[in-house]
Amino acid sequence: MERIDGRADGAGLRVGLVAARFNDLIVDRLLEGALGALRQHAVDDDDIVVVRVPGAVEVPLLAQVLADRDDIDAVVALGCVIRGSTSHYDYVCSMVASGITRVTLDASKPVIFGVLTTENLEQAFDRAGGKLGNKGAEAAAAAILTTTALRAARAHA
Ligand code: INI
Repeated sequence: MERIDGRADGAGLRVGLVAARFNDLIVDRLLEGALGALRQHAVDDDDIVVVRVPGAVEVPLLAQVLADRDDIDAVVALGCVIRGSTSHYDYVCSMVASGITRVTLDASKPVIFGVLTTENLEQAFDRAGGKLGNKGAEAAAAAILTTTALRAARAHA
Protein backbone atom coordinates (compact mmCIF):
# COMPACT_ATOMS: atom_id res chain seq x y z
CA MET A 1 0.00 0.00 0.00
CA GLU A 2 1.27 3.48 -0.85
CA ARG A 3 0.39 6.18 1.64
CA ILE A 4 1.00 9.86 0.93
CA ASP A 5 0.47 12.69 3.37
CA GLY A 6 1.48 16.34 3.63
CA ARG A 7 4.10 17.62 6.07
CA ALA A 8 3.73 20.67 8.30
CA ASP A 9 7.06 22.03 7.08
CA GLY A 10 6.99 25.09 4.86
CA ALA A 11 10.75 25.69 4.63
CA GLY A 12 11.60 26.72 1.08
CA LEU A 13 7.95 27.02 -0.02
CA ARG A 14 6.86 30.17 -1.82
CA VAL A 15 3.33 31.29 -1.03
CA GLY A 16 1.06 33.97 -2.48
CA LEU A 17 -1.70 35.55 -0.40
CA VAL A 18 -4.59 37.36 -2.08
CA ALA A 19 -6.70 39.35 0.37
CA ALA A 20 -9.82 41.43 -0.25
CA ARG A 21 -10.06 44.92 1.23
CA PHE A 22 -13.86 44.70 1.65
CA ASN A 23 -14.62 43.98 5.33
CA ASP A 24 -10.97 44.75 6.07
CA LEU A 25 -11.61 44.72 9.82
CA ILE A 26 -12.03 40.97 9.42
CA VAL A 27 -9.78 40.26 6.44
CA ASP A 28 -6.79 42.03 8.03
CA ARG A 29 -7.08 39.57 10.92
CA LEU A 30 -7.25 36.63 8.53
CA LEU A 31 -4.16 37.97 6.77
CA GLU A 32 -2.24 38.37 10.03
CA GLY A 33 -3.30 34.86 11.03
CA ALA A 34 -2.11 33.48 7.69
CA LEU A 35 1.25 35.29 7.90
CA GLY A 36 1.75 34.05 11.47
CA ALA A 37 1.01 30.46 10.46
CA LEU A 38 3.37 30.63 7.47
CA ARG A 39 6.19 31.93 9.70
CA GLN A 40 5.38 29.28 12.31
CA HIS A 41 5.78 26.65 9.58
CA ALA A 42 9.20 28.06 8.58
CA VAL A 43 8.14 29.91 5.42
CA ASP A 44 10.59 32.79 4.90
CA ASP A 45 9.17 36.33 4.61
CA ASP A 46 11.11 36.74 1.35
CA ASP A 47 9.09 33.80 -0.05
CA ILE A 48 5.71 35.44 0.60
CA VAL A 49 3.83 37.68 -1.85
CA VAL A 50 0.78 39.60 -0.58
CA VAL A 51 -1.71 41.12 -3.02
CA ARG A 52 -4.70 43.23 -1.92
CA VAL A 53 -7.80 43.53 -4.14
CA PRO A 54 -11.04 45.50 -3.66
CA GLY A 55 -13.39 42.62 -2.84
CA ALA A 56 -13.91 38.87 -2.83
CA VAL A 57 -15.10 38.96 -6.44
CA GLU A 58 -11.63 40.12 -7.55
CA VAL A 59 -9.75 37.47 -5.55
CA PRO A 60 -9.86 34.64 -8.14
CA LEU A 61 -8.23 36.71 -10.91
CA LEU A 62 -5.21 37.66 -8.82
CA ALA A 63 -5.08 34.14 -7.38
CA GLN A 64 -4.87 32.90 -10.96
CA VAL A 65 -2.05 35.29 -11.84
CA LEU A 66 -0.06 34.18 -8.77
CA ALA A 67 -0.83 30.50 -9.34
CA ASP A 68 0.49 30.83 -12.91
CA ARG A 69 3.87 32.09 -11.65
CA ASP A 70 6.62 29.49 -11.63
CA ASP A 71 8.09 31.02 -8.48
CA ILE A 72 4.93 30.46 -6.40
CA ASP A 73 4.03 27.03 -5.00
CA ALA A 74 0.66 27.76 -3.42
CA VAL A 75 -1.88 30.55 -3.04
CA VAL A 76 -4.16 31.41 -0.13
CA ALA A 77 -7.34 33.34 -0.96
CA LEU A 78 -8.65 35.52 1.87
CA GLY A 79 -11.88 37.47 2.09
CA CYS A 80 -15.08 37.90 4.03
CA VAL A 81 -18.63 37.98 2.68
CA ILE A 82 -21.36 38.86 5.17
CA ARG A 83 -24.97 38.15 4.29
CA GLY A 84 -26.39 40.95 6.38
CA SER A 85 -24.50 43.63 4.52
CA THR A 86 -25.49 42.85 0.96
CA SER A 87 -28.39 41.75 -1.18
CA HIS A 88 -26.01 40.10 -3.62
CA TYR A 89 -24.35 37.88 -1.00
CA ASP A 90 -25.19 34.72 -2.93
CA TYR A 91 -23.67 36.08 -6.16
CA VAL A 92 -20.47 37.19 -4.44
CA CYS A 93 -20.11 33.81 -2.66
CA SER A 94 -20.77 31.87 -5.82
CA MET A 95 -18.34 33.96 -7.92
CA VAL A 96 -15.47 33.64 -5.47
CA ALA A 97 -16.05 29.95 -4.72
CA SER A 98 -16.39 28.83 -8.32
CA GLY A 99 -13.50 31.11 -9.36
CA ILE A 100 -11.12 29.65 -6.78
CA THR A 101 -12.16 26.11 -7.66
CA ARG A 102 -11.43 26.74 -11.32
CA VAL A 103 -8.07 28.39 -10.62
CA THR A 104 -6.76 25.58 -8.42
CA LEU A 105 -7.73 22.88 -10.92
CA ASP A 106 -6.53 24.80 -14.00
CA ALA A 107 -3.17 25.52 -12.37
CA SER A 108 -2.87 22.10 -10.68
CA LYS A 109 -1.59 24.04 -7.70
CA PRO A 110 -3.05 24.55 -4.21
CA VAL A 111 -5.26 27.63 -4.09
CA ILE A 112 -6.76 27.45 -0.63
CA PHE A 113 -10.21 28.88 0.10
CA GLY A 114 -9.81 31.15 3.11
CA VAL A 115 -12.90 33.23 2.43
CA LEU A 116 -15.39 33.57 5.28
CA THR A 117 -19.07 33.47 4.33
CA THR A 118 -21.12 34.38 7.38
CA GLU A 119 -24.57 35.57 8.39
CA ASN A 120 -23.28 38.50 10.42
CA LEU A 121 -20.22 40.36 11.70
CA GLU A 122 -20.17 38.44 14.99
CA GLN A 123 -19.77 35.10 13.20
CA ALA A 124 -16.97 36.63 11.15
CA PHE A 125 -15.08 37.85 14.24
CA ASP A 126 -15.48 34.40 15.81
CA ARG A 127 -13.58 32.93 12.83
CA ALA A 128 -10.99 35.68 12.48
CA GLY A 129 -9.05 35.14 15.69
CA GLY A 130 -12.09 34.81 17.99
CA LYS A 131 -13.59 31.81 19.75
CA LEU A 132 -13.58 29.63 16.63
CA GLY A 133 -9.95 30.26 15.77
CA ASN A 134 -8.44 32.02 12.79
CA LYS A 135 -9.49 30.65 9.40
CA GLY A 136 -6.67 32.58 7.73
CA ALA A 137 -4.12 30.65 9.80
CA GLU A 138 -5.93 27.40 9.02
CA ALA A 139 -5.91 28.19 5.31
CA ALA A 140 -2.15 28.91 5.38
CA ALA A 141 -1.49 25.61 7.19
CA ALA A 142 -3.65 23.85 4.60
CA ALA A 143 -1.55 25.42 1.83
CA ILE A 144 1.61 23.88 3.30
CA LEU A 145 0.08 20.45 3.90
CA THR A 146 -1.45 20.36 0.42
CA THR A 147 1.73 21.52 -1.34
CA THR A 148 3.88 18.92 0.41
CA ALA A 149 1.29 16.19 -0.28
CA LEU A 150 1.18 17.25 -3.93
CA ARG A 151 4.95 17.08 -4.25
CA ALA A 152 5.03 13.66 -2.64
CA ALA A 153 2.23 12.39 -4.89
CA ARG A 154 4.02 13.67 -8.02
CA ALA A 155 7.32 12.17 -6.88
CA HIS A 156 5.63 8.79 -6.69
CA ALA A 157 3.92 9.10 -10.07
N1 INI B 1 -17.01 41.94 -1.31
C1 INI B 1 -16.58 41.22 -0.25
O1 INI B 1 -15.42 40.82 -0.21
N2 INI B 1 -17.43 40.96 0.78
C2 INI B 1 -18.72 41.38 0.79
O2 INI B 1 -19.45 41.10 1.78
C3 INI B 1 -19.18 42.14 -0.30
N3 INI B 1 -20.52 42.67 -0.31
O3 INI B 1 -21.13 42.74 0.74
O4 INI B 1 -21.04 43.07 -1.34
C4 INI B 1 -18.29 42.40 -1.38
N4 INI B 1 -18.69 43.12 -2.46
C5 INI B 1 -17.75 43.68 -3.38
C6 INI B 1 -17.35 42.71 -4.47
O5 INI B 1 -16.49 41.69 -3.96
C7 INI B 1 -16.60 43.42 -5.58
O6 INI B 1 -15.43 44.04 -5.07
C8 INI B 1 -17.45 44.49 -6.27
O7 INI B 1 -18.69 43.92 -6.66
C9 INI B 1 -16.72 45.02 -7.53
O8 INI B 1 -16.54 43.96 -8.46
